Amino acid sequence: MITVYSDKHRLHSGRGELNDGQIMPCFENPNRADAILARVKSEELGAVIEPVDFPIDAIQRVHSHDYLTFLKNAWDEWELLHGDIDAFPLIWPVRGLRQVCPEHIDGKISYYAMDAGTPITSGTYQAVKSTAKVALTAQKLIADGEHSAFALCRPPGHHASKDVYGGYCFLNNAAIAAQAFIDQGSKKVVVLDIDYHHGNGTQDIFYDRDDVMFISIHADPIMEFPYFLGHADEKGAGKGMGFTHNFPLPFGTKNKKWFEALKTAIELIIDYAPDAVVISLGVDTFEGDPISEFKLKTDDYTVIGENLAKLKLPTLFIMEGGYDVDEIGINTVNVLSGFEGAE
Ligand code: SP5
Ligand code: ZN
Repeated sequence: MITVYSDKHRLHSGRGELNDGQIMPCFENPNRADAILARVKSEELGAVIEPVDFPIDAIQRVHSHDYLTFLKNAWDEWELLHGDIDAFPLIWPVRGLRQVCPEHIDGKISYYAMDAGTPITSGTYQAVKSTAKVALTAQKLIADGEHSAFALCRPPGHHASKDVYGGYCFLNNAAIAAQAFIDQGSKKVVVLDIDYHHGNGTQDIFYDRDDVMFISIHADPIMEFPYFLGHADEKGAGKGMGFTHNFPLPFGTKNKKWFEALKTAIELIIDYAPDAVVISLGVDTFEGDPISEFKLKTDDYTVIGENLAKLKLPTLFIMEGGYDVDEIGINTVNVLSGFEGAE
């Protein structure tokens, strides 16, 4: 399997995030991608290639012009006022407040942010543009005939919606890739999100559509981030009704219950019969993950890959979360080699 990777992920390296009431070192840091790349190489998964350039159009198919302009300028506007300090929001436009975008950077960042865990730094925009291109390059490999490809994206994307960033995500790499399949003529695409957290951004982007089915297996939002989306009764809207499927699971979930949900997800995909599958691949379901409460083991990841291969569909893996840096490479590459071994 070919891996697409760019060193530019390093340009996004936050100094801290608000967690448990304190500013702590970022869980989402460059060591994650370095560890995955090292394992891709040591396991000889396949060639590692650089992303090619894409015009901004493919990103604009998913994200609004105003939001992209904000991301492009946010650091410069922030640094001018506050100096070389990671940029964070301070207030959110909650119930009872108006959804009107302010002009002051402190207001704008609060308008577009979803949480206080996602710093904007000097290199963030460069890094996220690059990682979207990583996803698009891997998508093109499949469009050009590869059966599968791995987009080693960092930062991740699935919490980002059309015009909101957060949950360590800025551009929704999986949604951008799924939309690219549609724009190139695919009639039906599935995004299957197996990150520990619900992919609220991806769900929101495709919620009223029947050409991109979104399926997510994740920690129940009554107990876990992102808290405000991902319940089982969210099934889509309008012509998208019936094309969103959520499998919220409790803290402590082990392989048996997790694989039951995967089996149902796979049956849904078979019934839908898409032209391609995009996997939002998070390995923060791992028992050793520092911020998560599922209990999957290293060998389970191989079985995930084997199960996904049974679909016999063109499959694009997009990297999302996973914060146990010592094991992230092993678990991620287990999914990919499990997939290849079962082909
Ligand atoms: C892509 C992705 O996986 N994003 C996840 C964002 C989660 N951010 C909130 C983390 C809060 C963790 N709190 C854990 C406390 C453990 N003591
Ligand atoms: Zn996650």
